[in-house]
Amino acid sequence: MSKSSLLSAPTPLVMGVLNVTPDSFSDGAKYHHLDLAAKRALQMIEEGVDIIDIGGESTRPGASEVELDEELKRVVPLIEKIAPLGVPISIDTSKPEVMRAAINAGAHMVNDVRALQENGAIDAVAELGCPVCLMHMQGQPRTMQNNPEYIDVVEEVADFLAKRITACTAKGIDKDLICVDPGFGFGKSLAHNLSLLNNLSHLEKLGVPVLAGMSRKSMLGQITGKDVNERLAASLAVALIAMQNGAKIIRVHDVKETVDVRNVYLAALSAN
Ligand code: 7PJ
Repeated sequence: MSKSSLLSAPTPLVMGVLNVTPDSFSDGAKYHHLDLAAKRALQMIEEGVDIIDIGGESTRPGASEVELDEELKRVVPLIEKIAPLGVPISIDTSKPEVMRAAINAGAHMVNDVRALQENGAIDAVAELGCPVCLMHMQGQPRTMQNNPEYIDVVEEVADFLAKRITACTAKGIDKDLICVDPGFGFGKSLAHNLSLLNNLSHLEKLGVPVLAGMSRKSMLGQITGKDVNERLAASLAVALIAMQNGAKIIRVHDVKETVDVRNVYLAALSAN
């Protein structure tokens, strides 16, 4: 698939999360982790994934930042290994150097939880000419869940994303290559997340596809009382709500099950 056609493929697309395990062991262990990740990529392809999202920086609440070299070491060899399989790959990063290295290694799209606000990030994507996801976050991962505050979360998120779209197009990024994401769990309380989910269609006025990522997140733990590994049903429920509210890309851990949900959604949609 060409880089520019990624966001115009039939939707909703299922984006599968491929985590790169932090690795301070021997070369043998590194190879092992790379191999395991590549195996999971193959499995996701068999399960019908549309995009594989590879990230080497943990942006979970409380996570600290990762050095450039470490991030490159985590993601570049994996992208080189998976790219020949032909599946579109997105790189979950905020660093322009990682964006360039990842796209050069065979990734197709940039997924930035900081919406290209780091120095040089807009220029990197403009030069690379690749699709990009701009996500909203209040604060920084280490502290963002301490006390998130909004007057009107939906309006504020939409305003921020509109400004980032303008900043990107002003620097030469084609609007057709942009998608946006309200950033569930990124500096948001449960009530904020639910408002965004319920009003997700409000973001359609931005004129670009909307991506939603709620898979296994703590908002689902707060609702169900379930541990992270027991949030499959809750993850599928919010994936379907997001699709019904207009999301065009759903970012998930559980690809096989979400593909079924998507196919049921599309089948119902196409009925008389
Ligand atoms: C998201 C992401 C998300 C986008 C992560 C996790 C945390 N990128 N990267 N949207 N979340 N675009 O998966 O729990 O929601 S990392």
